Amino acid sequence: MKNKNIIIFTDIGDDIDDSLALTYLLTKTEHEILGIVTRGPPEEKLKTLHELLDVLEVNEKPLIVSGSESADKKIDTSLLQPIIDLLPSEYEILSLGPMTDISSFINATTHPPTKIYSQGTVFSDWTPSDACYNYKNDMEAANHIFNQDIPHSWVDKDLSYQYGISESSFHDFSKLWAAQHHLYQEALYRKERFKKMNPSKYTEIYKDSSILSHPYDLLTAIALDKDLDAWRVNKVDLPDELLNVI
Ligand SMILES: [Ca+2]
Repeated sequence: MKNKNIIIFTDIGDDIDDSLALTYLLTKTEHEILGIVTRGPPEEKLKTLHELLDVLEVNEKPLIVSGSESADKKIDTSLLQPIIDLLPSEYEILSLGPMTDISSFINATTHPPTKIYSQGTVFSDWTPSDACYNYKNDMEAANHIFNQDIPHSWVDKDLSYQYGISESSFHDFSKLWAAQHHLYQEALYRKERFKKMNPSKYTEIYKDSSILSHPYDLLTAIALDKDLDAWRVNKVDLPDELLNVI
């Protein structure tokens, strides 16, 4: 399969999922990562990202840009220019967080991506659902992106619920485990919080108590790697692909 040029928009640092997705792309694929745009408090996000890249021994780091802090604190688009200046004829966007910065990016360049991969639920009329955090966090940005004439594949939340990452799976990413143990602690905390907030849904999606989290972002990265269209991401069984990773 052809190696791709990718720009990644991530809210790394809140959930271990983004780190898993980046680890997968950087260690299991040969794609060219042109740039990574972080979302949220700059210091904390950049620290987590650089820590991950160091642990994975990424010698030539991609361009890294600190993006918006929230939906109403948009990025100064001149910060995206170094990535825009690098754009090859074909590139794809991987969205692992809220879509504010992708919307700004698309406005800032005359050269749109050949495809976008994101995580969420999309209705048959091509509108994003506000039931998904990454869309809901900035619906204006999500709607803007879905209104563009850009091919788009998404990984539905319900698909992610079919797969669980267990504690032992985290151990398999041993380097990541050692370096970002705080994200493992966060996964534990989120699981417990979910249990208190929504006990019936908790029982449904954490059927097996060894499951620690659900790999939304990792699945989205796999979808990009494998060139899966939305219908395939949602309907073809991904277990083999996933089992090869975790
Ligand atoms: Ca994320």
